[in-house]
Amino acid sequence: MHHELIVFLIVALISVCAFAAEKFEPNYDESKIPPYTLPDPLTLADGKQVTDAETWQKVRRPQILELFKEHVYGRAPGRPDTMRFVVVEEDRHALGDTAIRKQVTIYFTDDDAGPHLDVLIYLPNDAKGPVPVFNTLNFHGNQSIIDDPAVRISRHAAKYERGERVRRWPVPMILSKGYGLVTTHYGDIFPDRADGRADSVQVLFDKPAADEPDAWGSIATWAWGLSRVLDYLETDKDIDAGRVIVMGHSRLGKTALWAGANDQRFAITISNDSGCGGAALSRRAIGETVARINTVFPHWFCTNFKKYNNNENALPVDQHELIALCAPRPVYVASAEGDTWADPRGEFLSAKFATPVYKLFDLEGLPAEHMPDVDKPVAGTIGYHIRTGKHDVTDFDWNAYLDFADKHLRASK
Ligand code: GTR
Repeated sequence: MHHELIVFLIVALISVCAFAAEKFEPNYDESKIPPYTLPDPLTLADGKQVTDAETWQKVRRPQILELFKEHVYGRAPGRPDTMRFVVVEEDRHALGDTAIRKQVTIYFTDDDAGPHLDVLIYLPNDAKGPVPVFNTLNFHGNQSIIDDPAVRISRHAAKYERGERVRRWPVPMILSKGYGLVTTHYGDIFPDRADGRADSVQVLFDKPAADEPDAWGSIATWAWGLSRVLDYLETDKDIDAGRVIVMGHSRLGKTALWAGANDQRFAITISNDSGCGGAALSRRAIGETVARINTVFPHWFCTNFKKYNNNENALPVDQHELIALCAPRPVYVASAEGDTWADPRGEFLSAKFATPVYKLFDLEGLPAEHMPDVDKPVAGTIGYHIRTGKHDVTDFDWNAYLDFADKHLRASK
């Protein structure tokens, strides 16, 4: 083919793609939501109803979990037998003698050069016994969450400054309430790019093969990483592994929900502004949609999820069932008024429609029929708030999470 013609075709292709990407006009009008019926978590395939907690746990929960693996997030492998933990650094008088700081590396094989997770831990240093902790992932590296020169720079986030995200990580407030903070850079698990797999922990496993339509996407991989961090926490005598709260923001809020849904060792699950593919109902298709998220972030979910682009009603699950998978363990869903892209109302409705599953356990679920006023958290076994402001994590959010954790874990210093 003639050289100019090839150049012309390439330019034409790029323009068509750019046009297609630009063309997405999010709907924000409730009256334009297509009609939908949510799948009922309590109806079995044969039409019978689940009416007791035991049938939920033994029969229905595994079925719904399986549907999410196959159609949404993808299947992940288990814990590698060769995993090992190295405490690289420990200071029991850190942060002006208010904290214990530990830096732990999780290796998956005996090869130090292979994929590994660098975990940063702060615990109150005046606790009487093992403490409850928040297990989190961060976007900008461990060094970004606090201005502490002893923190090792996360290797996939070296460009970010020390302490640049301190606003989102109120470590002194968390410690003063008797909780610890555990955080790992998400890029240690799966660098957040469409071609991130080659630099991810996925290279450790032959199965699932990457081309399988239900192989783990990056969200399932990040969630798997949170469970491997929990494996370490179970070995740390300063930490109460029975009171580990998994928490995340935005794409990492989707990740926290999937981690908490899968791994019943997590005592509480917290979703901060998680939106589409997180707490928001997919069928509402308001703000970010399944088609949009699968186009812009093709590596986040499994390939099967793309079948539901502009076809949400065909999904065998919806996101209220993701919250229900956590039952009877407490879940908190937070929205922000300015975060319409994440569909605050859809996040609220998921929490509300998970409630019938909690009722099987004689728990109240979400104690609200209608969306609460802005900045007025409601908390039963499911908690919810919508705060003023934009897509972010603020002290208001953290205060609500600490109150919710106190309510359910009765942390004592
Ligand atoms: C957006 C994406 C959201 C949310 C957010 C984030 O671009 O559309 O689903 O995950 O990124 O993670 O910051």
